[in-house]
Amino acid sequence: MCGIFAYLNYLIPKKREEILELLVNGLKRLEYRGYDSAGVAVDSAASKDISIIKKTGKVALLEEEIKSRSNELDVSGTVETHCGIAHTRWATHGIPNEVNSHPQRSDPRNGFVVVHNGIITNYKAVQTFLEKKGHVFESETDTEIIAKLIYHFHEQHPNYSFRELVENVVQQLEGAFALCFKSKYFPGECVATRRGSPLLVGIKTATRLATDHIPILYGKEADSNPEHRPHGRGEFPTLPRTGSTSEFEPLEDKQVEYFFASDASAVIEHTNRVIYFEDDDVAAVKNGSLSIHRVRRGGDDPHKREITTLKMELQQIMKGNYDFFMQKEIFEQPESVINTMRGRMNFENGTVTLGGIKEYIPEIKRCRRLMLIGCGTSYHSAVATRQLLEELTELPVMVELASDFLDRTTPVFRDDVCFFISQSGETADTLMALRYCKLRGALIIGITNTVGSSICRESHCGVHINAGPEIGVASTKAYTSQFISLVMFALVMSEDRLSLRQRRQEIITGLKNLQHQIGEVLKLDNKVKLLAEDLYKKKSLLIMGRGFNFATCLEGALKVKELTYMHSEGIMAGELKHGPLALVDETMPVLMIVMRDPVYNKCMNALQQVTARSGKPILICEEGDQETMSYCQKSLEVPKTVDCLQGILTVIPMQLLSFHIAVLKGCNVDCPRNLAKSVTVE
Ligand code: G6Q
Ligand code: GLU
Repeated sequence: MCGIFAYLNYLIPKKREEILELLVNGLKRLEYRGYDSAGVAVDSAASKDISIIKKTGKVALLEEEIKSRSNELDVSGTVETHCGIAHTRWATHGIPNEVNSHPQRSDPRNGFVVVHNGIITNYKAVQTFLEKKGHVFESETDTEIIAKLIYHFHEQHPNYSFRELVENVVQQLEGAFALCFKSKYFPGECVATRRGSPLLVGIKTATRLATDHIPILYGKEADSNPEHRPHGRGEFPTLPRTGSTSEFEPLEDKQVEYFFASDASAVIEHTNRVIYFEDDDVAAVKNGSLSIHRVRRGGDDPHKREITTLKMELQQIMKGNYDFFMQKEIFEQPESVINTMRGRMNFENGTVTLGGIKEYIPEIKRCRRLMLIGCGTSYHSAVATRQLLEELTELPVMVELASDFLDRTTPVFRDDVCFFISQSGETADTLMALRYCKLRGALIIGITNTVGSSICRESHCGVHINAGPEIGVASTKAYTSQFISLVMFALVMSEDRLSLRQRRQEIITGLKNLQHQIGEVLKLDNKVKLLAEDLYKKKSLLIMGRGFNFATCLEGALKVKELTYMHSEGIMAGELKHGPLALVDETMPVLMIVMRDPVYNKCMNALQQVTARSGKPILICEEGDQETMSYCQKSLEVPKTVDCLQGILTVIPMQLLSFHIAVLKGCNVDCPRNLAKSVTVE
């Protein structure tokens, strides 16, 4: 999910030093996306082998490492044609360390190396197959199977072109990926492909005009036969060859440079002429020519891949066209929720698999109660899903703030199952609570966004939420992904319950439609901005709701507090007359969440209590619910989903609202005062 950058110079003499600098700079341009380690692969100076340099931590450390190895890398030597690939990794499989960093390699002699963004969901099956063939795996990543599989095909079909080998590899992959390959068997060539993760190529020629004349060759579509996947048994069938190597005519006296990248920000300083790849395009550069083939039927005809001119300036796209990380992360949610479900939800047959806790399910099913523990936003994701967990597991579910849980020295037993929810995986209170429960013999399940974090390491098992790096201090996409992870857990726990079949099916359908519906909610952005203009000078904002949407009130109020420094309170609507109603008058800003769910009538009571005290609530309600809207002057309509998922759609307007108020007030959106992304002190 992080960054790819590759650079190929054709007939343009470059010092190795320049190439390495260019690769490192490309990675620096991708740093804003967040990552945990970085690496590059270039041709070795001394032999035909490939040199790989990897480092955990910042790109600056990789840069230092490269400098310290300048002799061995012969940085002053010059190469006329060369391909280098580079990567920033955000671990999804295996902790962030050097072995797990990319490029991943096919064998100890680095025959093929690959960089990968995304997740390969069927990597286990391919790994088992390759291990039987004698391949020895060195990393814990899903990516390594890709490097080993291409090597396997190369050994089987030594006369296949580089592109054909990659086409065969991607046939076998499930999940999401953008990939860039380099090989010592194909010097000066680069092959790249994508499915579900972005990838583009920037093209630079000596004169601007000449770029238009770069011939892009389009090959026949390779036939795909996904039914023929042996998944670890037998041999992988290979595709019929689709084109001979002669399709790459050397460019007449054309010097050309190619920049493959997952994000335009790494390319823009070199060229503004780019081609955005579509899913299942396989793009290869050989003899300076670029060819694009397709591996699957469907999608756009590759003939339509045009060179587009990037209009934006570097500054503009550093945050992927957004002004703030938080804003980018809010708008990433249609994608991040899919990444959370990828390889886990099977919408066709209605099954859910959580690989990280699969083996523990029988034990979990025997437990006496579930405890969900976290801080801040992570705690709210537990509040949001508690009701569904109670419903689908029929177990008592305790939801706890880690700090309070510890203060109380809460009794914990061996037959408790304790979930520790944390984006960073490093929050001190949560970690302490984890150790406390572990000591008492409970089963520890981590729900985190950061592979290799302390909470991951110290848990017995866990679910990685796969939301991608979250940089804004205010948590947004991690919340919706935590929410979905816990919903998926509830589904797993109830898979064999006949009486819950219909309920489970409606939730599964709800999850399937989420991506689209989140997209719809995000279209409210302008409307929310107008509301923010009304609210930003106010001193306080009360947010009321109940049932499945109570967590949205708490989370919305936390977002408003932390980002805008304005007082805000999430109020359980049922508590109104027990105190908070005294706050309501015509001047007090109130926001109410009223959905057509089982507590609708109770929410309407609350609404009327507020309007009877001259309150003028802003409403978040279901799309088209004219009747409810008639009680308020201002409302935000969100699409309807199944009651237990509605909180995902109602929280997004709150994320947008707090964001816009913060911008209007001139607050530091990504780094609110006094707060830190990772709270490692109690
Ligand atoms: C919310 C904040 C904060 C965060 C907690 C817990 O916007 O980011 O409330 O959720 O500090 O952090 P972890 O989820 O990393 O444990
Ligand atoms: N799934 C791969 C890994 O964990 C790639 C992660 C990424 O996108 O950076 O190594």
